[in-house]
Amino acid sequence: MLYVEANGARIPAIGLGTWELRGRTCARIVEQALRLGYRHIDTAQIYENEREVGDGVRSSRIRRSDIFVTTKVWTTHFAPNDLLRSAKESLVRLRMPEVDLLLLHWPNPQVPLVETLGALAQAKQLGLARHIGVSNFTVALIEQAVSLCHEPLVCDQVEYHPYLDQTKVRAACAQAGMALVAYSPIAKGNVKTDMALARIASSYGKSAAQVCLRWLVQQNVVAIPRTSKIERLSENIEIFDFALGDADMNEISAMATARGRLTDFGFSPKWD
Ligand code: 1BO
Repeated sequence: MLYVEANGARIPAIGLGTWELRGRTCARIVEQALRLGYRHIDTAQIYENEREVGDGVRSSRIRRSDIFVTTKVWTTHFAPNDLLRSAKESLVRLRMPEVDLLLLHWPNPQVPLVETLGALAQAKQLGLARHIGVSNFTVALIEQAVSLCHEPLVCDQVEYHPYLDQTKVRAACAQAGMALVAYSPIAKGNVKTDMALARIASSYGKSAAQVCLRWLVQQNVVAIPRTSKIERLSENIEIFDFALGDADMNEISAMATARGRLTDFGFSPKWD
């Protein structure tokens, strides 16, 4: 496993995303992923699966200290006292004394960022989280957050895959020493039917999904593919035995389009 170092955190470069995984399927996938070598699990309060993620971690029998667990605070809990209460409730559901990374899930302009970040930093100081960070933050928001937070932010978790250009966010993260964590790294499965990716993939004896994940990791990006299929778990982690050449890296980077974003809501910020 490769790791991405960011402001004191050491984040396994491939993690398991659990958005939309629920109940026993979620617990089983988490357990199986850990048995197959995953060491990074991503959940969130809003996913309503923290309990099952915790169950999966315990059933795997892998030492908790060897696993990097991320959760996120939902935007309705960004007032300082709410944030701390919400983080503690997440830990109760996970049945863990701390998480490795606690994120603000989306920006919320209704609550002053300085107050929310103050509470997030306090969560770290209280030992509820080893590291803190943000998600779905734009360049301007990253810059604001970095200047307002008195604890280092270790990542911005955003949608990133070959069809979505994240050059600006990537540069802002690098400038701040933060990692970019990519959700939907295989574009919700769309890459699997892409002829150009299939051509590149076949030249390495790999799948299109593996090539996408490798393309991300070679940019020092952390990727958290989600799957509910046990057989896909191995595929998504078997990307450390080959390297994409520069021409292939550039060809994949050129696949981005203006309509590449797959996750967008009425409450999203104005994207870069
Ligand atoms: C609403 C959840 C988006 C990805 O974490």
